[in-house]
Amino acid sequence: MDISSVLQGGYHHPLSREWQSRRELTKNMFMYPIFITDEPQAEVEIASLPGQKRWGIEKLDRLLAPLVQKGLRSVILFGVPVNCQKDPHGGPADDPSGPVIQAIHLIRKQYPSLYIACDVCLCEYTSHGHCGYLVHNPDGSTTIDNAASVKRIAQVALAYAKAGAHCVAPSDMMDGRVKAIKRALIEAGLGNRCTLMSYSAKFASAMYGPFRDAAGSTPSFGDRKCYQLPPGAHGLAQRAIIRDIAEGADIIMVKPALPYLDVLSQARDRLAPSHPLAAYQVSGEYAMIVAGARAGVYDLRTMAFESVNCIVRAGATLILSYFTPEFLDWLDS
Ligand code: PB1
Repeated sequence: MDISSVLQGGYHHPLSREWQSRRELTKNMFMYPIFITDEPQAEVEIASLPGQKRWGIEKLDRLLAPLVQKGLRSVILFGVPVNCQKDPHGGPADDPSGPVIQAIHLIRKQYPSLYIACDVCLCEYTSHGHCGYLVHNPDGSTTIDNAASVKRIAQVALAYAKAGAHCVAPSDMMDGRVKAIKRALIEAGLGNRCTLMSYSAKFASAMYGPFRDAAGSTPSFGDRKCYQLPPGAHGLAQRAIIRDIAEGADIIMVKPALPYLDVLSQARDRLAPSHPLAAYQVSGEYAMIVAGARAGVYDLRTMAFESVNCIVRAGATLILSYFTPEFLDWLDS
């Protein structure tokens, strides 16, 4: 056999196999998405997201204390108000007594080491369930009012930053919202303290269903194809990443993760080589992996590792994943 044909010697021993990964999976790479509702005592299972719950503010300790103990470093908060009066403009989104702002205060006080990111969007708070303001056109069509949406999104992001969030993450996909948020942070003297993580390459994926169940954020009509990227889009993803960097994004996200690893690796290699890259393993990806394990297709832990190792290999610096609690255990064993 020709010498250059022999590879197996390089990874025969478990330790030499570890050396084959360019970067190792660590706990600080995981950001845990959590759903905060406005019923203080709530601890409600989410059927379509096995193992995940909607948490009331008074139950947050029950969720966070053991996870912080195990090494949880960051969370991203999603407000899921069930008692508020939703309106066409997402009025409750920045309610000072709302679940997100209340959770920021509590976490800053109780878990000072925990990094708090806040998703910024209107869909959980609008009566129509879209991520921005709608305009009803003379021809009978209904479209997004981008300018008004951007103004509102920046307002909500600033409210979270003022409440103490370390990071604001606009998932709305409105054009120009990154610039508007960055300007608002700078004018408020928070531009040098609050991270802006942009969902830059966010696709109109079929894999958001369980999240929408959890957050009650399914659009009441139509879909999000006019403001989330077409799944086949390549150039648009590049342009969105380049645009958001120019508008001041500090972290660039690709979402969902698995079906878009090509975009992630292109962001790492070419488009955003000097930015931390986030990848969001979305609810549908998580539910799919759990369902496959329950169906006996594979071992859950093995598949979960395989699903995040490819995200790291493609260039992610941080991974938003509902498997975060499990990885805090798995990475210890
Ligand atoms: O886990 C997930 O599926 C995330 C869903 C995501 C949250 N940022 C959104 C996708 C959607 O419902 O269109 C919410 C949009 N603001």
